[in-house]
Amino acid sequence: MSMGKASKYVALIAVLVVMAMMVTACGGSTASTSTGTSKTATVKVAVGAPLTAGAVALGKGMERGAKLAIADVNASAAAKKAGITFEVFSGDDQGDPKTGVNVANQFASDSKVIGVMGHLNSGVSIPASKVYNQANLVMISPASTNPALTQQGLKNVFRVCTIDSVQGPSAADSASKDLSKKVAFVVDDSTPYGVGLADEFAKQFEKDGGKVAGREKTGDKDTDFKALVTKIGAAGPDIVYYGGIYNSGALLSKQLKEGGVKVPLMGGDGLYDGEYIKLAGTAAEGDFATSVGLPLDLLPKGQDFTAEFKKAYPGEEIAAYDAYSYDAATVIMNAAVEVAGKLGADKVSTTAGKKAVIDAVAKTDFEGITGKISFDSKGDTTNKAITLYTVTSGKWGPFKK
Ligand code: ABU
Repeated sequence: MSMGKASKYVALIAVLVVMAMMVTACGGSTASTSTGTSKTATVKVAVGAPLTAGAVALGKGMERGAKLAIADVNASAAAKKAGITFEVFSGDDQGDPKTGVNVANQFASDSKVIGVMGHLNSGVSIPASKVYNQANLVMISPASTNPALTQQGLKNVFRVCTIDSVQGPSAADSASKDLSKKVAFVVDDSTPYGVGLADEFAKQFEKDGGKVAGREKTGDKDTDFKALVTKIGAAGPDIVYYGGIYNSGALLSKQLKEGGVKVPLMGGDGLYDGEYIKLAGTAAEGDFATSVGLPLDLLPKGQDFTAEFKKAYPGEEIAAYDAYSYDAATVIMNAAVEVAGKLGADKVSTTAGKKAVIDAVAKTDFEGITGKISFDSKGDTTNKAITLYTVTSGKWGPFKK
């Protein structure tokens, strides 16, 4: 090598060393991938949920579950090896479709967001899912049970809860076979969730030989049901089925009993929260709600989750969707860790990276807190379990015949 060439070579090495030092000074470092090394990266898992209006008790549980999952994945050897760190980006959709789409657009325009854990309300998840589809963002709902969400043919959309065409018929079978109910009055709150669930219940209840003595609609923010109570009383049902969320459902239960209609109110997972009992008071005694999956204490990882939850959130109660949200967030992050290992952590938030996250989520097959998690070709969970709960002495517990 001539002296001229040698000095150019030394200069090149010096430039590379300075560049490497600059990267380190800017916070960059390297992590191993299947193709060599890459920069580390911090990316965001978005959480879309009702945090200040609507079903806040369930929405706050979604945020709690996601935060626990993020802490656990960040501490894992796999995430450290791949050089990827996750942080939460919460968006308050207030259970409202328009607000939900605004939140979805905020998530989609943040270049660090690599996936969305949400939303709660089917009426929010359905329009928001189209925004995420355009942005190549994976979306996993822990709680939206209306079948239409995954019937749109969007390959980025998944859910870890089962659907209302499973939940509604299961409730109807329980009402007619386990509770020997013969005459139902069916009410819905006019949301996609409430209407779909109530329809599914009514269809199966009649198939089981029961009679639907009346069918009425309310609004999801209604608080005064006195006229409806009179109508229900006149129809003489032995059970009232309500498709809707706990806020209004609890008031309906209370006003039914105050109006002399002393029959149980039954509903779906939207009722299954301690807030229902707080709002309905003693009227809630003997009411019923189905919810997705099995009770946590019957699941292999349920007790560990409960112990971790109690440590992280002393004095708080686990709501219906904390564990489902933990699982949904974990599925997104597991996929991102896998993509980081293949492409490099700094590539996960690129379009190619986000598309690879969607593909990896579709192949999920692992044992979560809520049971085995895998998806069918539409993005629905393969876990179809439903449990019937009832209120006894001021507490929800599994119904035992
Ligand atoms: N599945 C209960 C949450 C409400 C909804 O699906 O709209």
